[in-house]
Amino acid sequence: SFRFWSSICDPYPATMSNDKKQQAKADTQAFDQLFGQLAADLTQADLEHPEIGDAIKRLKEVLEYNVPGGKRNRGLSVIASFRELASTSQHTEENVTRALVVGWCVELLQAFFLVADDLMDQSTTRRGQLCWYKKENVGNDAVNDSFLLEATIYRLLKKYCRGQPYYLHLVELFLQTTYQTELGQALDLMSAQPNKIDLSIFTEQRYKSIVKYKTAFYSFYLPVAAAMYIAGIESEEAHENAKAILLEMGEFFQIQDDYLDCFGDPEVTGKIGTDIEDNKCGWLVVQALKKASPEQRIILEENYGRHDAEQTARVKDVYTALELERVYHEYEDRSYRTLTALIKQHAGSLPEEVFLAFARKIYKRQK
Ligand code: GPP
Ligand code: MG
Ligand code: MG
Ligand code: MG
Repeated sequence: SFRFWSSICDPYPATMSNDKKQQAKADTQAFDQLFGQLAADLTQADLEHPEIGDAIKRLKEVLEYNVPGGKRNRGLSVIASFRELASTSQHTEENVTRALVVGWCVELLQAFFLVADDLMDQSTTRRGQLCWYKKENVGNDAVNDSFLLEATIYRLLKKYCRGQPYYLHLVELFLQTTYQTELGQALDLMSAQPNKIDLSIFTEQRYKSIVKYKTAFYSFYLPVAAAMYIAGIESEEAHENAKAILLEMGEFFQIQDDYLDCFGDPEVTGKIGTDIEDNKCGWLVVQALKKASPEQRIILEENYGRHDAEQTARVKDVYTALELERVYHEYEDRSYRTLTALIKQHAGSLPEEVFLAFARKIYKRQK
């Protein structure tokens, strides 16, 4: 099993040809380099504008603080998937650039969500720095900054993809995905009201709905679906097949996120967890409620969702007593097997590598 895990953890595994490794490295470099160009596209012309110049300067700051600096898994998977899906004749410089730009659009969508999410979750740090709304003189103005980030997606799509046969598909995909994510966030927030602590609503079913909508669509289906459209793959069947696999991956990814919220190292994850304090319907509390004795359940009821360090520690003690770390690692192994079976079942006409590459990046992650 060591070989099995190490092979899926290495982003450039032994089974990957040298050409592909070189390609992935070059794409990552091109992707990172492109950000400066896009930030300039979005701001340069209007920085000195007599009316909106000051707002554009603000946008520039918002972009630079909130968009780079993440793992870039979502953004990079657009170009990686495009390389797998498109025929060699489609690999023109223009198409590759468009796939890289759309990758940054996914990262911009993520930045839009995270700026708003940190305000809603009252978090402190993100990607190893202070959350944007926590910065001096930002506060609730971060709401508008998140809207600005959203608007940049459509400005870039227009600039780079207007006139392409898939332009409308991409615009609709980003809009639809935003709506789905906002529904998920609504479910997440309404299951976590600070004045209504009722652990009986934390069911596995509720949990699955929350994470499918708030995370899986935008983090997993969106980047691959975008690459499919750029490569000219429009068939509903192909998209439904990809979705079946990618939503499953997304559920696992959010379970990891919830696990890391409590058991991850903030030095590595770059963020300090808030799920217990925020009364969130997270994976750990759902598992804890399944295993807890009546006494342990009372401890959870009396201490969950309180903004108090000692009470939060009591909840963590119950998680430890219930061996949730072990439960998580067992789940992780099972989930990987379920996923590989699902890939075999649903990949259909799509190359399995599109999904396997994504899976390699997330299983056994520490951040
Ligand atoms: C992750 O939840 C979900 C999102 C970031 C989507 C937010 C959606 C909006 C419409 C704003 P999380 O709060 O567990 O993420 P993290 O742990 O990174 O704060
Ligand atoms: Mg959050
Ligand atoms: Mg949240
Ligand atoms: Mg989280």
